[in-house]
Amino acid sequence: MADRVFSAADRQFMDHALRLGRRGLGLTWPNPSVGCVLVKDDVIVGRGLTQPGGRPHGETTAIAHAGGSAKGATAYVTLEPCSHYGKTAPCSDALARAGVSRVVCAVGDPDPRVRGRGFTMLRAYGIAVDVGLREHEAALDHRGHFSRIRLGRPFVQLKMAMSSDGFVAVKGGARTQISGPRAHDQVHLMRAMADAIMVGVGTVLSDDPMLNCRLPGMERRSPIRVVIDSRLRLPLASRLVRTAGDIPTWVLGTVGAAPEAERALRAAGCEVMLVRRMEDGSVDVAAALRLLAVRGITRVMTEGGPTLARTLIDADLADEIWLTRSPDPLGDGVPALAGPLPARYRPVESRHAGRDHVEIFLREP
Ligand code: AOF
Ligand code: ZN
Repeated sequence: MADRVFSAADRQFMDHALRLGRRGLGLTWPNPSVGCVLVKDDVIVGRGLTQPGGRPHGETTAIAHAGGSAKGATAYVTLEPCSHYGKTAPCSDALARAGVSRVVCAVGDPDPRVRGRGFTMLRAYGIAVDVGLREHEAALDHRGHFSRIRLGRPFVQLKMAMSSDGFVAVKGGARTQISGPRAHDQVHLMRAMADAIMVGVGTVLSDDPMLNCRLPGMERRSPIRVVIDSRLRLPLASRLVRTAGDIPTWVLGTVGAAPEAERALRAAGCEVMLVRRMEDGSVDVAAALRLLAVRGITRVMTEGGPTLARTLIDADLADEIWLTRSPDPLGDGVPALAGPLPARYRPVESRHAGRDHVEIFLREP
């Protein structure tokens, strides 16, 4: 079916729209990052992607870019154009008003306000609509949005760096540099494409990390920093708290655990949110992720230590796992993972990053 409807040119322009859309990952939450390319007579007359904060949408941005040239054009869009009245009129209306004659779309939008109505609306306007080009790729790019809408939690990416013999740090918890500069850059790119980065307070106590994106020119793409901290032990002198005025820092504790620390952290510029306590006193991470989704977070990455990693894996809340292994052994230390990954994780990619080796695993749906 897909091969009959779509030409080689269609594929090229959709790939371009996908690349555009990817640029906005990490910036557009609570909305998905949608790429849109307007093409007339094989020439690109307009391009757009969802703007930071989620509005304007990709299609209206591309239409504004094209001006009058959008009339009679084909729109390549990475997600079903919306059909609902939010702060602005629906993109389906905007495409019709601009005179677009055909819409090629990668994948439907599961948002209950849209869910097929965008396509119905476009067809009612007499626009030709072809759906399903690069559907798999688009679904991967929109994983955050799909997870938030369908599961009520963000897409969760877990990253761990370990020595060749499987340790994350030396015993005693001192900060240990495991991976090299190439792997480090890759992690900072992942940070830029995440809406939030989450760690357990143990990682803060031992490493005092910044958790920002330090790639040159991309500092403004730092994600929201989230600390899972049941008893609110996050030190006021930590780098996270000291920079909370510049980069939003959310501390997720348990209800009623430490009212004084709560006040102090708030006064220092952190946002403190309280969730249910598990029987052992720890934060209910499933509830924590639901809370992040309610706040609009669609993509979370976590670099937070073996305890949080184990909790997420055991609760079946880690969607993608990146294991970076250095060629050097530590001999002894804190083990990365107690035991192997569960069988539901399928290796999907294996690559080199300088001297390190990166393996990516995806959870079976
Ligand atoms: C599009 N193009 O670029 C994006 C879309 O709150 P609103 O009114 O901005 O609507 C948000 C919803 O719109 C979001 O949940 C998703 O379904 C869709 N996002 N749609 O046509 C876009 N970002
Ligand atoms: Zn829209």
